[in-house]
Amino acid sequence: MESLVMELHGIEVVQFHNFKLKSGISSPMYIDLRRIVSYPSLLRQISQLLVSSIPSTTTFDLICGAPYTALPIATCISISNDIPMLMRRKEIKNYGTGKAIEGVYEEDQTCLVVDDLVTSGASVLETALPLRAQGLKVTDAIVLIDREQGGRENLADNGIQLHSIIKITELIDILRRNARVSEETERMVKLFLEQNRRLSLPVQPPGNFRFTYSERAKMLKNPTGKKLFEVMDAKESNLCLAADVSTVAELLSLADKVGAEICLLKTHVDILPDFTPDFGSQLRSLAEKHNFLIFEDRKFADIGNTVTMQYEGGVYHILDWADIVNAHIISGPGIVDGLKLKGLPHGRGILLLAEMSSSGNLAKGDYTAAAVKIANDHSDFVIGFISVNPASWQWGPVNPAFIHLTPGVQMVTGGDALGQQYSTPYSVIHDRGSDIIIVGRGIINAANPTEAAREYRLQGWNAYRARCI
Ligand code: S5P
Repeated sequence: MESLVMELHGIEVVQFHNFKLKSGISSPMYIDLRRIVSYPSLLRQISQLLVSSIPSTTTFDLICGAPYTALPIATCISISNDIPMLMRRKEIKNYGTGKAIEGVYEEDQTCLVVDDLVTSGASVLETALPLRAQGLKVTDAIVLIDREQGGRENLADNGIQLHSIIKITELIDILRRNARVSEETERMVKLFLEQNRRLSLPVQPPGNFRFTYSERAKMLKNPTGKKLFEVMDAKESNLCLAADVSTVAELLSLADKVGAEICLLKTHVDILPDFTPDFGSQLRSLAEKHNFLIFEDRKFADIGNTVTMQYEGGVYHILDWADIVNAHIISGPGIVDGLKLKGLPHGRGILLLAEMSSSGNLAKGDYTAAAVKIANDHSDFVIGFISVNPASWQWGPVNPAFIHLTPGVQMVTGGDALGQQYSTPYSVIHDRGSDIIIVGRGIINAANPTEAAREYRLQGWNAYRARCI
């Protein structure tokens, strides 16, 4: 170890001056492991050390180096130990395959992340999250240097155990022992570490945020889900209108006026007193004219057998005209089986209510987790969720193959007299990781609904653009 540290110092991988770090903090020490590509024997030595530091209890199928510095290290480990490697793209292309992860893998395989050094843990996580988004398991990371500034704890909070070869304080001690740094420098560095001991992870959107809607269109199995993402991309709209008006005539007229601004129109068909059997075909022709999809907010909640009849039959024949319906999971996964039986042969999709916008609702914690589990088990038919704050979901990153729709959206926060709670388009899309804003009264009650819809569309779209950067 001692000789390795001396060698790293000798080739100026470790330097002691004042440096401004990416975070803006001024550091008395800088470590630049990119230089090791110029020293093949050192690269080999580091790779071997990393491999030998992996505890025998840690099993994995693949390795992935965090771009860019760890790429040559991971490659070296891969070829000398015959472990298949994956590569994460830093920039995802909008053309070609548009993949975030390159290489061959299967869902549920375990991937070990390799990095050169850890400060806050952000770089390891930036690689781990897209791997997890592809269904891979990431439980461990190996690094050469742990700067002891919160990375270990931050990664543990995200379910990743960090293994490091050398801690920064050990490195300084070695250099000091060998008279490579002065007492003053040692004191400065240790003071700096003391003052910056637990750096928090930069607030950054998790999981699916970086993928574009068109990339995610390719990840969905269900044709309606795919189409929804494609329409969103083509129309630059992540706005769903909740068309809660009092008559069919009003609804059709509103749909025609705002059709160009929306990707989805949501109905509550059972509130329309003048419903006639041709409602579905009339609405579908407007959907075709303006290129939006139709979502009947039926909130099915019964047992599988009953919902098949409610979906297909009755007065409304929802299956005939609604691209998307939604369901509570209170009755268990049988409700999805029932709806799927009817819906899937028509290429329809459903959304599960994983969270709700109204105050005091019971859809949280384990209930939300159960909705995610059911969705994963039926990803051919379930296209996503009604959710409120998917970024806060605790059980791993949000799967980019599901669409999140959030109701309770207005330009200003607040609520109504009956428990509805409102958030702004920016907070819903940018901060909370949802994909589509559902807006009802914010548009319907506006003096000019078409202009209001346009404004909501622009706000929703700009929030999406801001999070993709
Ligand atoms: O949790 C929910 C789920 C839904 S689908 N909270 C909701 O408000 N909704 C629906 O979204 C609700 O039925 C209504 O159609 C729309 C919100 O309308 P707004 O007028 O409050 O924007």
